[in-house]
Parts: sequence; structure tokens; C-alpha cells
Amino acid sequence: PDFPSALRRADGGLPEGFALVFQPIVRLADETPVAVEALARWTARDGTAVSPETFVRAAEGAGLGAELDALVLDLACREVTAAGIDLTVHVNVCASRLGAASLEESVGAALARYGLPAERLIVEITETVPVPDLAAGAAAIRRLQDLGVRVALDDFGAGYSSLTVLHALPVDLIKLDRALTTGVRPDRDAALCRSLVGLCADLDVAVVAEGIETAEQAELVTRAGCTTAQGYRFGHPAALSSLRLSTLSAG
Ligand code: G
Ligand code: G
Ligand code: NA
Ligand code: MN
Repeated sequence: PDFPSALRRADGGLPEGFALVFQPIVRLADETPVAVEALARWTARDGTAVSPETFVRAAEGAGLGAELDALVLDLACREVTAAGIDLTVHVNVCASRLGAASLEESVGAALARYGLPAERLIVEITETVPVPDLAAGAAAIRRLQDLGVRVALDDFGAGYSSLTVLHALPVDLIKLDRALTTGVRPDRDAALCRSLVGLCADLDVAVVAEGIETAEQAELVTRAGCTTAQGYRFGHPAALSSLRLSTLSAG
């Protein structure tokens, strides 16, 4: 399964076997969807479903990170505008791509091409590698914000995503990693979530709790002060057309 070749062959078009699925992000109070996260999927010619970790890394390794970002941004903006509904869309971008001029260009191009208002797009920075230079990363985030889009820190509290990063990067939103919301250590989960929600409120940073699968987990993060969440309890990643779009509203 060779994703870089498929991406190269596609030459700006859609690589064979490539698609986006979308997962709802809901307001906890009434479980109304307020946004969707676009998640890339690729099925190789031999029928193998290759995980995004694998094919995103392969694209980056082949020097095609910019092409992949452009593809995902274009397709996500195209699909949400075609759905004709006022909803916010989240798109994942690797931390290593933050600061690339091509990222800002691709964001601007996708918004302009489909007439999607910038406030409807949130760029999630996924730290599979640490942000190489925090000062440069902060400047890059400000340039994205100057375009009118919001920037989120994905998987906060796991991996490289630390308080130092939150200190340095002027993000609009953090996504609390599911390691903190499992409920396996309910007292610790609740204390950490409550503190992080309070901290983020002081910083004027929004919070989405990730990985909510059960009513107990939803209750735990709600009691800890989270107002929005994502997870299998509210919906699995699926084709945008199969989500209950009539219930989606801007958020
Ligand atoms: O959808 P799933 O849980 O399999 O995603 C696994 C990982 O791949 C997640 O960390 C997610 O952020 C990442 N991912 C999914 N789609 C994309 C994408 O379009 N671009 C990047 N850079 N990462 C993605
Ligand atoms: O790292 P990021 O948050 O972008 O990853 C999104 C990934 O998390 C997607 O691949 C999605 O399939 C997965 N995911 C979404 N909701 C849940 C959940 O409730 N439980 C688990 N285990 N994974 C989830
Ligand atoms: Na991620
Ligand atoms: Mn994400």
C-alpha cells in the first residue's frame, strides 16, 4: 500500500481510495452537534484500510505533507458547504506543518473556493512530533487567526502536548486527550479536567473533551465543567451524508 504514489498520481485531484469521514462534536447540555471533525481514510488498491497514522506519516516522509493538507482542507470545506448547513469543521494538521506558507495558502484557498466563512474552520494541531519552534509556532498560529480561522491543540495532556505548549501557543481551543476522560481513575480524571477547564477559562481557551464513550464519562466531564465533547457515545466517524445534519448547527 503506497499512499505517496496514490497522492502523486492524483495530482491535486482525489487519490483513489481516499475519503473523509466526519465525527460530531456536541454540546453536552443537550448533545446537539455543534461541529464535525474531518478524519482522513484511505483504502489501498488491495482493499487494505490503512490507518491515518500510517499514511499521514508516509506522505510526510515523502515530502508530500503540503499536498495532503491541501487535499484534506479542500475536501473538508467542499463537503461541509455542499451539505448546505451552518456547521464548524475541524481539520487535522501535523505540528511539523505549522508555519509552512503552503498551509496558510491552502487554508485561504479552500475557504475562498467554497465561500466557507473563516470562522467555520478550526485547524487542529496534532503533535505526533513536538512543535519544532514554539515562538515560530505561535507566530504561525497568529497568521492563521488573522485569516479568521481558529486553531486547536489536539490530544492535550498526552504526548508532547504540555502546559509549556499551552503557555507558548495562542490557541483558541484544546481537545482534552481521552487518556484523561476514561473514568478509570474517576477522582483524578475529575480533578484534572476541572483544573484544566478552569485554567482554560482564565486563558479564554475553549475545551472539548475527547473519547467520551459512556454516559458515566459524559457525566464526569460535565461535572468537571466541560461543555462540549466528542466520542463514540455521540457518534462514530462516518460519511457526512449519514450524520443527522438537520440537528447540526454552528458552534
Ligand atoms: O480517525 P482516527 O482515530 O483513526 O485517526 C487517527 C489519528 O490520525 C488521529 O490522531 C488523527 O488526528 C489523525 N488524522 C486523521 N485524519 C487526519 C488528517 O487528515 N491529517 C492529519 N495530519 N492527521 C489525521
Ligand atoms: O487525535 P484525534 O483526536 O484527531 O483522533 C481522532 C480519533 O479518535 C479518530 O480516529 C476517532 O476514530 C477516534 N475516536 C473518536 N471518538 C473515540 C472514542 O470515543 N473512543 C476511542 N477509543 N476513540 C475515538
Ligand atoms: Na490527533
Ligand atoms: Mn483531532
